Amino acid sequence: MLSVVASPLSWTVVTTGRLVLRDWGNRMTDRPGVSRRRLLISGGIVAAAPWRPAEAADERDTAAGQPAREMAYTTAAARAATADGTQAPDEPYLDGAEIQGNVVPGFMKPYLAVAALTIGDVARAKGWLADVAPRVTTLAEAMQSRAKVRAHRGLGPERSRRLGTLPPGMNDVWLNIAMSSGGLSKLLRGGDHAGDLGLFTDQGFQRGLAARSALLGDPVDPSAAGNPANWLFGGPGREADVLLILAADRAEAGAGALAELRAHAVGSGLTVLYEESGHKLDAIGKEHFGFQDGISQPGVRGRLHDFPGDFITTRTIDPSSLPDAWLYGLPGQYLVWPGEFVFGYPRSAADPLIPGQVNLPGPAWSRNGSYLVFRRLRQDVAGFRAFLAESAEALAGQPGFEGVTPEWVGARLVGRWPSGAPVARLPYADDTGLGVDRLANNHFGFASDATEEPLVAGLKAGHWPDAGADPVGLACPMAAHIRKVNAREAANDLGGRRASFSRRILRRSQPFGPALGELTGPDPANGNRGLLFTCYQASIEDQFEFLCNGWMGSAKRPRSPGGFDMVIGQNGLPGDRRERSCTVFGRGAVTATLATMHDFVVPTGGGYFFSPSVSALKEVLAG
Ligand code: N7H
Repeated sequence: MLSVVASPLSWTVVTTGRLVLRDWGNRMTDRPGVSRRRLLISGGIVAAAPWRPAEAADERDTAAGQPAREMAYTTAAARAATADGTQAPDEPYLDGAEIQGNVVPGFMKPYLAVAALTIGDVARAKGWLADVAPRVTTLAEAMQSRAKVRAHRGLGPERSRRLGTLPPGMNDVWLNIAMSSGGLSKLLRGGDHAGDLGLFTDQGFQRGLAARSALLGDPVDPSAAGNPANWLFGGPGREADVLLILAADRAEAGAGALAELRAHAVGSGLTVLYEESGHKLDAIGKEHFGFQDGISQPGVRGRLHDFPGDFITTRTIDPSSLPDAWLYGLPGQYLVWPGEFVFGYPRSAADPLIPGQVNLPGPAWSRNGSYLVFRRLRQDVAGFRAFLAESAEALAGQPGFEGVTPEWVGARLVGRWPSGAPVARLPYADDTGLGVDRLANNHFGFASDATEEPLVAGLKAGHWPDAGADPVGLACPMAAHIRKVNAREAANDLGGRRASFSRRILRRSQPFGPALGELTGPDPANGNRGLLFTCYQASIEDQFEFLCNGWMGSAKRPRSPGGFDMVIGQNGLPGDRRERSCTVFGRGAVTATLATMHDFVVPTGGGYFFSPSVSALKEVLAG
């Protein structure tokens, strides 16, 4: 065993043995079907007919943890049996006019701003909400625009030519609104739904982010920057009631709309606690540490309307050639039942092609809503770069690690190269072509080999090496960020593939602050740059919080030997015991351990919110 200590960021290198294991994922068989449903065409927007329970579910039972009745959602009315008699899964319709567009499909615009508000006079705040609710961008509206962008940029290697460009004339300005439990409490008080806040079963949401901060691993020392006492907003006594999310194709249009919204809110007695805008740092969508972000998202099962093949998540694998096709959207992108993210829809069940129980962990009007986690995460880019450089220098002298670079270390800590290319497919060097090829950049598993898949007509991925099974983490370490937060199909402490469905989140983040550029040494902005981290889910406790404290902040889970998520994970302990370490493999399966006391990501604000349906905003919460 070899141990080395380097300052200022302490780390050690430990060599041990070699391992090679192989594991196989399950295989499922199914075939596509065709569904029919009447469409509503209003105001030039094609939208699905509003969601209606086939049979009213007993929401009180559901909120109390009892199962909702079967079929309390609408699915395709008919499916055509295919030649061999098998059928596509019968997927639910998502209510395009009710679900806010940043939940599904996600705004994903170059400009994003957030504003955290507190309510003064409740009656005036309700009036303000009644004014702004009609401006909320819905799933149906966002889908239309996203489809145009996708058609313009393509999915495969051709994307590299169109990255960062927009279809001609595109100039959307989009708005979404969410409320904390404190905000809901104010808006519901004294009305017809006064007792409904208690029906939200999620304890994380009820108690709020500041109260749960220690559980997430944030520093408990009140003098530490990441302690809630020092947050810009969201700490004790500075919790937001309302969060506005505004996205735009062009920054000027976004900033103008934000100013107008702010003036209107302030004029209605609301106070702005915090406001910040973020923007894409480059055409590829890199975050401040220099890695492409936003690549791997769970595919949400479901339809908006029933044009054959028209799904919320684009299907790209040819089901006539590959029986597994109905498990995926893009290659490697598992489809997850919508009840994992949106209230009132079926969750996942043991068989990924069969809908589970309807998930409605709140009052009846919470249907089509979703929990929103917002965290302002400051990133110490200079500190992260220094750690990569020092680690690489020390490792490079060790057998099995000859020639490793800071970029190599970073790729092991994240699981992807800066371009987004997964180390599972390219273990030794980056290639931007793979990084931007959406038909290939997420096509890998950890337990089984992932070979080229037959794509539907008209789609073509680039030619890249296949990803081999990597059950031990020889290429993508167990502690790599992407492996800590998504076990994919590999065995883990929760069992097999199931965790890939019930622990997923819909990420909608955007960087804030200027890029550090090529600068080395101390950061002149003192780290005032980072990520406006935003994610949606149906349970804050079981999804976001679980990922933070169950996996990223655990040295042993989801699978050992691994270590902590070195990029984001915190270990929750005070003082010197905050050290985090992880294992990486060199050539010949030689291992080394990297360790640091340093938090590269520091929380500086945030909150837990609920993003209601459009009708709940207008009819339950507004005046
Ligand atoms: Fe993470 N990073 O730059 O290192 N993240 N993340 N994240 N993250 C991902 O697939 C990053 C954070 C997830 O399915 C990539 O988009 C940074 C939190 C999940 O393969 C990169 C911060 C949480 C995935 C980063 C940050 C997550 C993911 C790879 C904070 C949840 C998908 C590109 C400043 C609690 C994994 C991609 C999958 C991917 C980075 C925060 C979760 C590069 C800098 C707080 C689920």
